[in-house]
Amino acid sequence: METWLTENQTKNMRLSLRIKEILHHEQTEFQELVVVDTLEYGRMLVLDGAIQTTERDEFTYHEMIAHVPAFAHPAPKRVCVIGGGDGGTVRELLKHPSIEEIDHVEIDGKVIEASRKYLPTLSSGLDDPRVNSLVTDGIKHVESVENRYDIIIVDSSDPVGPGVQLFEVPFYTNCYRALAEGGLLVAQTESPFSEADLLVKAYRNIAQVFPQTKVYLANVPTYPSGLWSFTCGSKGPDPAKAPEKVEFATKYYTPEIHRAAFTLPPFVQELLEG
Ligand code: SPD
Repeated sequence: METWLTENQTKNMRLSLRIKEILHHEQTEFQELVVVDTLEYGRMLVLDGAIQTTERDEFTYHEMIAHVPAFAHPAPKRVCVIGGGDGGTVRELLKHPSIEEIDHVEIDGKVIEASRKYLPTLSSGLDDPRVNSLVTDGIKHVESVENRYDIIIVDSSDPVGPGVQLFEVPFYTNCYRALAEGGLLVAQTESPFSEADLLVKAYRNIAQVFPQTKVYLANVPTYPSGLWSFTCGSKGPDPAKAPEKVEFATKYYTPEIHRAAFTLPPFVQELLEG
């Protein structure tokens, strides 16, 4: 008998993956947490029915959410990652020698535990001495910090329930205050196809707070529509500024892709301007 896991990606669209095995299933204090082994995309983390990451395509998302701000900033030292309990974003940030400290703020410690156990290729960096693991609410964390980080990355799940606040002006205002001079905020901002309203809302809210705001795109095959957006608010550096070359191995990110990712198709540009 075949077993399939289906994500309702929109009201009218579903994505199903055939699974070999359910590795983990629990209701945490915050959400339903599932890890399955799929035939097509390897192991996959699913929270409240929404695919968060898979072993096969995670590199596109994690490289683009991490390396774009880390290379746009001239010499980042202190970084805060909000969410990202699987560890993929932290793993990529650790490739930057200038980064001395990463505050990894994840509200649900069970996501970290499950990722350590079932997704070691993503979570491998979580024990690095440069990483401070804070199992707490990222929204409250940025309220309590001032002038500290060179980069804040919001590697959140979709904005439902308390996560809605991660797309609101008060949160972005606190991020602005928590960033040092010349700091950058990057947030995952959903799909311009299936969640265009959320992208537009995040873009406009970030633009209310930061002097410079830019959107960039990447392909994440298992996310709704496969085309994903990130929005960057900057206190100074141009987020589209890419390095001459990259000294470590990547599978998606290159300086050329960094620059090109900010060239938006007209339909996305129109959404943002509309
Ligand atoms: N629709 C799912 C969006 C999830 C974005 N964040 C995933 C976390 C991966 N580190």
